[in-house]
Amino acid sequence: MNPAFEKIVFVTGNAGKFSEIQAILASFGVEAIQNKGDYPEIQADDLEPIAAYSAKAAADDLGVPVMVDDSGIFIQALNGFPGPYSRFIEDRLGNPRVLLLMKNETNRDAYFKTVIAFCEPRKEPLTFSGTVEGKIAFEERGDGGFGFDPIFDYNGQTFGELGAEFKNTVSHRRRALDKFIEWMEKQ
Ligand code: ITT
Repeated sequence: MNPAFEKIVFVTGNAGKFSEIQAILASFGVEAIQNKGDYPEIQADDLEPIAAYSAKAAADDLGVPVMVDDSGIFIQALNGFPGPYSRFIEDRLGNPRVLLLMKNETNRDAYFKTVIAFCEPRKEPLTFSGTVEGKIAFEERGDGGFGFDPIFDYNGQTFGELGAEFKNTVSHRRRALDKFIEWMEKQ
């Protein structure tokens, strides 16, 4: 790995995201340093511009290269809801009420998406995305992971049941990070 990327500041207030990213990056010899700073988030229908905007704001403010992770769950029967509004829905409704919205839906298809944005001060941000497909379970199962993991069924078990170690091998976040790492290795 290029020495410029041996340490990277990851701006997030979400402990679950941080521990997943820290573990994945460590396996590539990169140390993630958490910055809990609260930077402005724009509203948009896609995650890419949201992540890019926050990364640029944080990099310009801190004066060091940073990465951010903007993620969401997109439920097909609900036309992609909550998508970029996932945080708001998790805070206001939580998993039990998302399950209620899905009570009479036979189409359970959903995907998680992560966009990692990386930005150096006074430069333009780069984005790397990853998705993983699964189904919305009928009840919460498992206490691993965080957020929507207990209701996201991946081949018969939820991410909550499968736990962080397995999740980190197939997740939306892992797939986005793989692209970011590939880019870093070329620098
Ligand atoms: P930061 O912006 O500080 O990084 P956040 O929690 O606000 O943290 P997001 O807006 O990206 O981050 O998160 C959207 C929501 O989706 C939030 O409620 C997360 O807990 C949830 N979420 C994100 N990634 C997830 C994952 O891998 N598994 C389950 N839920 C996830």
